[in-house]
Amino acid sequence: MSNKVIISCAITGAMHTPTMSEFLPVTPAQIAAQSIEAANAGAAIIHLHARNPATGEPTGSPEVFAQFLPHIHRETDAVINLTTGGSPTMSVADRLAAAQRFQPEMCSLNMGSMNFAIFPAAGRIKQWKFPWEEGYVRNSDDFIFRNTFRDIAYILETMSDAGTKFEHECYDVGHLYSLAHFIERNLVKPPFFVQMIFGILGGIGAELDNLMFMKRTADRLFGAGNFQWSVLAAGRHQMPFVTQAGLMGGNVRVGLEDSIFIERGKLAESNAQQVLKIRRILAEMGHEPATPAEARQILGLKGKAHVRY
Ligand code: KMH
Ligand code: ZN
Repeated sequence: MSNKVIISCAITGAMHTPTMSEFLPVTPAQIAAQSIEAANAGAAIIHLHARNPATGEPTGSPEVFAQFLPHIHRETDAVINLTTGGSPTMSVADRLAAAQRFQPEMCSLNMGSMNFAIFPAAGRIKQWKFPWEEGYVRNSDDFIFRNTFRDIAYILETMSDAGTKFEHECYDVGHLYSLAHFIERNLVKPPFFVQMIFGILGGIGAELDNLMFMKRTADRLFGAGNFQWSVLAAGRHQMPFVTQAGLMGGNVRVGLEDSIFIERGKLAESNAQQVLKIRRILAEMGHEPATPAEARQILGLKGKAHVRY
């Protein structure tokens, strides 16, 4: 079995807000710099969201993505994976605008509607840097992260002409069955890439039993060895879960999108710091990071020359 592990790094996301960590990249310059640093640290795939440069508020605006995509594209060979999840407050059309415009090699695809809550974090913050943050965080107790079957089919069909491959985001076991449904409809073709997500409030909990359960269910639904899979976990669960994925021969995703920490109670000072940490852990198991070229080969990607940024 290949000892290569695809390390994805999710640079900024839409879950954490600037007050939660001074190290969270929000401006195009910060997003570009941290993406390049993470790629140089060993991340083969860079997963990207955009934020309003002045306030750090999540945005789906292609004009903001355009301020950092070309820079990252020029400076690294990493695969760029754009979000179609945006934030739970965006419409599906807004979420898709950048991926549609730039036709990246990869984009995310969220495999089901769900509650996606971050409001408990509000209790730990006394003073907010920006006016939008507190409402965004507290109102997440009333957010529905919309991903209907029709939304998913729309995204699959819209992006399939672009030759874009998907990181299928599965936050619970039911999402694996939804993916199986789209495979049956021939809207998802192998080799497909399943991102198993643990510890999001509204998704499956970050417990080892659940990782085994998700993997066993995916093997049963898709056929062991017929798909590429990766693991990410939120917050303090990040490193234990990606370590476990490494032990199981899976791929891994780190990044400040999913956790602002490097260890219990200590803020990560960059995305690259998390990439280097999981790289060290994987090295102890005899694993090496897949290069971007190896990741393209493993995932059947269209190549850097076929993107529009
Ligand atoms: N925030 C992660 C848990 C997306 O961007 O579409 C999953 C994610 C979804 O990255
Ligand atoms: Zn994301």
